[in-house]
Amino acid sequence: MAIERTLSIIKPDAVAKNVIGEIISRFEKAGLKVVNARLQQLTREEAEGFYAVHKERPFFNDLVEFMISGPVFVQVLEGENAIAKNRELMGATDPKKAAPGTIRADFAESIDANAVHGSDAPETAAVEIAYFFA
Ligand code: IDP
Repeated sequence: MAIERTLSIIKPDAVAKNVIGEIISRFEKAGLKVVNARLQQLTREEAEGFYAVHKERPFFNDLVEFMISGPVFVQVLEGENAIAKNRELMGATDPKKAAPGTIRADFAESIDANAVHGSDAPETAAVEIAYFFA
């Protein structure tokens, strides 16, 4: 299996809840290594740029407002199959549909305040890692 890198963001709701450590612990227990990380307050421009792919979606403005509502913890995770493994640990976008024991099932409030972001494919992982850790 390939060693991959993926971008993970612990979103403002989870940072505010004081569960950064609990979330990182899940990654580490699953064999993912934190190889770069930073707590950061995103600017509106940075949040809009990061989610540019969703610019035409009805929830875009709310998503940007949420992402700048407090600091986020951005990190690069490395390990075997890191992209899919991270997505599996995160659970479905809507916490109501997320499998029990996943990060979103345990820590997310709603589909917009859903605790974590994770790259969804090798191409997006490369772009997203470069966006924050050039
Ligand atoms: P993902 O984060 O699970 O990859 P995406 O479909 O890429 O999900 O959506 C990006 C983010 O946009 C989600 O994590 C969530 O915060 C927000 N979002 C997605 N769909 C909705 C929606 O229907 N209403 C409100 N926010 C949404």
